[in-house]
Amino acid sequence: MKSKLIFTALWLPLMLCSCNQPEADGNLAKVAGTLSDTATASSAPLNDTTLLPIAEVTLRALGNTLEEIKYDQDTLEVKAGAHVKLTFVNEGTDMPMVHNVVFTTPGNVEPVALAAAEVGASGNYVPASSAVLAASPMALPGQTVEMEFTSPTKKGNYGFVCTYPEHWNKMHGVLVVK
Ligand SMILES: [Cu+2]
Repeated sequence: MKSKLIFTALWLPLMLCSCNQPEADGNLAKVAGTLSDTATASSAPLNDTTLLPIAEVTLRALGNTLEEIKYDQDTLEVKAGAHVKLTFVNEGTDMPMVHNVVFTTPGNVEPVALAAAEVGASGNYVPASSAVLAASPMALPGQTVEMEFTSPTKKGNYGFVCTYPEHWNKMHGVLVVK
């Protein structure tokens, strides 16, 4: 698996280069050679999910009081650079059990949550910050919302958190990017 990833990583820039500048090179033989190499290389990844892995994830919000509320998982795992399709189910039944899922850069769950409270309802509780990677819509009690985003290309432990006021301390977790 690892060698496959390295192979893809090495070939991608070469393929892009050969597409962008075939004529600027001026060396026809060299261009022809590059093109045929590219054709060989690009035929391989057709069924190769490492090129654009898709991660389908379901996360649930549980509980009906500020003491009870939590996500059903405290860790989510996805591959680096994956197309993530997240289904977020709010199983709460009472207001104000309004929840979202905001993904953050490593170590920024608390600052993002506190900034979100300042932004308030008019800003959908999502601060304009480079620490925010992606944010779901707010899910009202009983609602299911969906979101799609590309996971970071850099491996590491990222955060996710509900930014509805006073929920973050009970509702946060780690997005492990592998
Ligand atoms: Cu919440």
